[in-house]
Amino acid sequence: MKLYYSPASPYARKCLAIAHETGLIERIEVISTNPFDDEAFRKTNPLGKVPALITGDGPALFDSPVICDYLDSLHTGRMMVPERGTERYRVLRQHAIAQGITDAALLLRQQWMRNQKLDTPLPDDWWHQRQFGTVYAGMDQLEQEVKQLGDTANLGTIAVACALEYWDFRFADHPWREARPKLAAWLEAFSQRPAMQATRPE
Ligand SMILES: N[C@@H](CCC(=O)N[C@@H](CS)C(=O)NCC(=O)O)C(=O)O
Repeated sequence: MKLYYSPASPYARKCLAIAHETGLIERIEVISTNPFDDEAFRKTNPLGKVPALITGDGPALFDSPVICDYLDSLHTGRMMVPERGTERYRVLRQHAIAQGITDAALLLRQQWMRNQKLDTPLPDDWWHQRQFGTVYAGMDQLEQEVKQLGDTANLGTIAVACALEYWDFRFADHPWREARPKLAAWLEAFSQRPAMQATRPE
């Protein structure tokens, strides 16, 4: 399999961490691409976004939840999304919160890139406040539910850790830990996992 990724992408990192946790990483060749500067990549993913996975069996898969679902179908170990019941929806809900934080952070990042080109600072307007509000409200919710995260690696916990560390990576000047000490402690412990260490962007 070939995974198109960019080292800083939290969505791609989530797929790679899942591949590490499920023992599939050896079967994946990673191909680094800058989606913002690679029109040819649209032949693989017409949406121009990483990650995208070439499985060798049909067209490329894209959107990180689809890739993670595919990877989960390939191994015989513990499922990264429990098959049914309360556990399943707890994990999927955690993933949804993480994906929402990540989506808002990416919107802010892309707006920052645009403003860099225009040589203007990030404005403090309604739209920007809305995205920051989404990130912080998502983190607040996770702080309240931190006991439910637990110490098991699954799609939810991996996505949460990737979202929080992406925020650290790109928005270090907007710290979040002081107001959310339980979530900070959870991340400190979870980020020691080899799968998280092996995929951390530099
Ligand atoms: N919903 C997608 C989001 C993927 C995404 O937005 N990836 C970013 C990199 S972190 C990207 O490739 N952006 C390029 C673009 O938006 O044109 C997923 O979960 O995989």
